[in-house]
Amino acid sequence: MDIIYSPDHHAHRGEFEFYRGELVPCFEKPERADFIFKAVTGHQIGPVSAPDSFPLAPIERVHAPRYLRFLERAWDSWTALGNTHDAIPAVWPIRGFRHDVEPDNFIAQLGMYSFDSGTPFTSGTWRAARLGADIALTAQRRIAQGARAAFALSRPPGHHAGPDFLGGYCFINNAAVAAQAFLDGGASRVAILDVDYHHGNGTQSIFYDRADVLFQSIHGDPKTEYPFYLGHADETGAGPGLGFNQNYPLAAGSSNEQWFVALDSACKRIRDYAPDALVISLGVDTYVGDPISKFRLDAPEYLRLGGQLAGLGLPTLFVMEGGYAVEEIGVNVAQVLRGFRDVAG
Ligand code: OKP
Ligand code: ZN
Repeated sequence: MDIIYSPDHHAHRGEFEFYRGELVPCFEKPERADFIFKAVTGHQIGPVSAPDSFPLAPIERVHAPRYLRFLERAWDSWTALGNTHDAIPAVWPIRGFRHDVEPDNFIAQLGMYSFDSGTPFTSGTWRAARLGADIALTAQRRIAQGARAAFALSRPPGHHAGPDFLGGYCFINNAAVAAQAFLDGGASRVAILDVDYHHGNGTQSIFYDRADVLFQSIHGDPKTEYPFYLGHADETGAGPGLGFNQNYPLAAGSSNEQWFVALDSACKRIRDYAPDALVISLGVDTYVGDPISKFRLDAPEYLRLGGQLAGLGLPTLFVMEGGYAVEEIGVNVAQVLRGFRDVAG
């Protein structure tokens, strides 16, 4: 399995995230990807290549141009105000405020394009986020050219980023960019399965009214779990997209077996849909040892997960999302990919 990776993800290194009234060290740190890289190379999952460079056009297929322009300029605008530390939003246009007028004030712009205060914008954020999209697009191209599977090993993650907003450590929705690239390359239908602990609200929002992308997400129940305001079971799509979005919210504390029951339902729906390609938003923060999540998957379950995904028999693109127990995430990711290879051959 081809692995696409660049060490330059280090450009994004947030210092603090705002959490329960204080600034705490970021959970989403460069070491995460370093551990994954070490484990996938150690387990000989496949050859590693650097990403190709892509223009902005494939990213603009899923993100609003004005949002991308904002991201591109954000660090310069922020430092022009005399700041040297990371930017964190502090004000948001909730219900009743205007969303059609972009403010001139930078912190007001940042609030307009974000939904939480846990996602610092740093000097290298745009560079790393762009690189993440290049990684996803490079891996996607390998599959379009005939590879059975590929792994986009990138950070920061992407699945919380919507058409015109960042949040949940995410800036560009790499899985959505790749799914759209499959369609633009001639695929008729693409399925995205999000196995990260957190609901992929950004991905859902991007494709909610479309039938050409099926979105399936298994996650902590948003009644108690981040991102709280989306991800319920009754969100099944809108307009032509009605029936092409399924959420499988599970109670915090759910065990292996409960999780795999949900996976069975999602896989069954994907089989019925008969997509040309499958994108996996691969988060391993479902792990029992994860510091910010509350499922209890044991390490061997990741091998089982990989095997079940291979059983779908589809060209499969794995896109890295969350997972924060830094020591263990590498091994768990490698086990998913090994489990896939063992079954896929
Ligand atoms: C991103 B991904 C933890 C608070 C939760 C947001 C979590 C974003 C998860 N201190 N902050 O889905 O893994
Ligand atoms: Zn997550």
